[in-house]
Amino acid sequence: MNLRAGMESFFNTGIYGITAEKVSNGRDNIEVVREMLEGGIKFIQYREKEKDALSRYEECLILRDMVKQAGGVFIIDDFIDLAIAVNADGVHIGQADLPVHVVRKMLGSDKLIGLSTHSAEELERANELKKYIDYIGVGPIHATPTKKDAVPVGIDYLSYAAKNAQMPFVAIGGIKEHNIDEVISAGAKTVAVVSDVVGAENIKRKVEKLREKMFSGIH
Ligand code: 3NM
Repeated sequence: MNLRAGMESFFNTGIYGITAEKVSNGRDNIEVVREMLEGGIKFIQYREKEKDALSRYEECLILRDMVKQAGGVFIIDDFIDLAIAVNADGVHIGQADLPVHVVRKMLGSDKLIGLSTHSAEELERANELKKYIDYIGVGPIHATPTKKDAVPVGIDYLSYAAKNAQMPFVAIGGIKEHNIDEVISAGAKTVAVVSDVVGAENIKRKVEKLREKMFSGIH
């Protein structure tokens, strides 16, 4: 199956998983991703800014195979070279990374590209560039210690994205079990929950609970 054309079947499984070893209570990224997959997450982003390149590479080789075996999609945050080196399914990049048409050229036509957006202007620009991009991030909805420098955009921008995004989007930033209902009501069909999942005592159970909420909200 063409990955880009079939992306929504992975994306629409409700919860988008992101690694964050800092808040994982001592569990490594491998253990965390294993539990995320057991909970039913199909879209995994490797986000690891602290380790050296060799450690990231070795970890991603393992994770890529685990995710593939579970029938999921494995994306790497920021490091385009790493994504190419381990033949990941794609990359997630920010506004200050290389332009999306350049990243598309580097990755080839069949890999996924996600782009973070934080305002209506950035979303409109992403719409203009949609032939290069597969999905956008919309956030941070709330302030979050996971990304301290990011200014919260609130539910208003999420509602705007739900009406105006010309591609799938994932809501992110400060979203937890206790406040996920409001993002579902605002139109999010895919939600990235980082610290509340990675830091959960039972990650699998947490993911299952969040996915139940997503699907009772959608249907
Ligand atoms: N990107 P938590 S917010 C990695 O808005 C990331 O682009 C964001 O973590 C963005 O679920 C964020 O722990 C951190 O708040 C989300």
